[in-house]
Amino acid sequence: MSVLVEISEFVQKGRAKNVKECVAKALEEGVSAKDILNEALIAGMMIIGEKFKNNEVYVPEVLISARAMNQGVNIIKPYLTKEGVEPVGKAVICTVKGDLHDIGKNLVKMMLEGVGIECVDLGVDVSSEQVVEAVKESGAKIVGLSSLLTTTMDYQKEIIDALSVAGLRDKVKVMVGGAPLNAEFAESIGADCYTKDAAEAAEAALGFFKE
Ligand code: B12
Repeated sequence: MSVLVEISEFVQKGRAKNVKECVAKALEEGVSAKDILNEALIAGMMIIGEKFKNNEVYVPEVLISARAMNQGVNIIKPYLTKEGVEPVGKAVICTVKGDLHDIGKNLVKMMLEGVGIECVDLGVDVSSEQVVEAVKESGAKIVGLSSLLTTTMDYQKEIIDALSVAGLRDKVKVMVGGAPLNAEFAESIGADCYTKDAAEAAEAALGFFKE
């Protein structure tokens, strides 16, 4: 069994200690941190997601898997985020109101920080007022919004509208993401950008700062 499959299986079983050991082994074997993230840690979490959907596993198992995945992420973090990168600017990032999913949002934050973007992380269940306030206070040039529920994705538009009402819309680039979203949806709500994963989000964000 390849080490990536092994990691994915330990994530699914929620075995944090084994995940950590195997991630360290994979790094020693020269597997890239990006492959460990996408092909093992996130891949394992996706399988758990499918089982959750089919009622084969329940909330506690999902949380235990998420914890195991996060322990693996912590080990590869230094390899994904380059040391000593120049600060390029600020972003406000959050999971929107009504939504408590933060695994993807945290990965996006980690990758943004990795390319030198300072993140003001507002956490989960965040209102449009909180976002507007944070943009005013921080002077951030990027707003990153995450939604994992179909019932919360429309709230991203409310946040974009609130930024317009506050006179901030043309001062920030709004990036949106989360499993139920796509580029068409992003366009329909007036966002500037959608990306399917955290690595692409970091690239796109850097692009905005270079504009
Ligand atoms: C983990 C999880 C949970 C955990 C959350 C733990 C946590 N701290 O986040 C717990 C168990 C708490 C949970 C609860 C619930 N969940 Co849940 N959950 C999931 C699960 C299995 C995985 C999500 C995840 O973390 N994926 C891994 C990460 C890495 O992927 P990601 O979030 O998509 O992020 C990537 C990209 O989307 C992108 N990205 C993400 N955010 C952003 C932001 C920006 C700006 C950008 C550019 C990119 C970007 O980059 C990320 C990294 O590459 C999904 C299934 C799935 N396949 O998505 C269900 C899922 C999202 N949950 C679901 C449901 C229904 C619920 C509950 C309502 C269940 C219940 N009955 O209580 C509650 C809702 C709680 C709430 N109010 O939010 C449904 C949603 C269905 C729908 N159509 O809306 C899903 C799809 C499962 C299913 N198929 O039924 N859940």
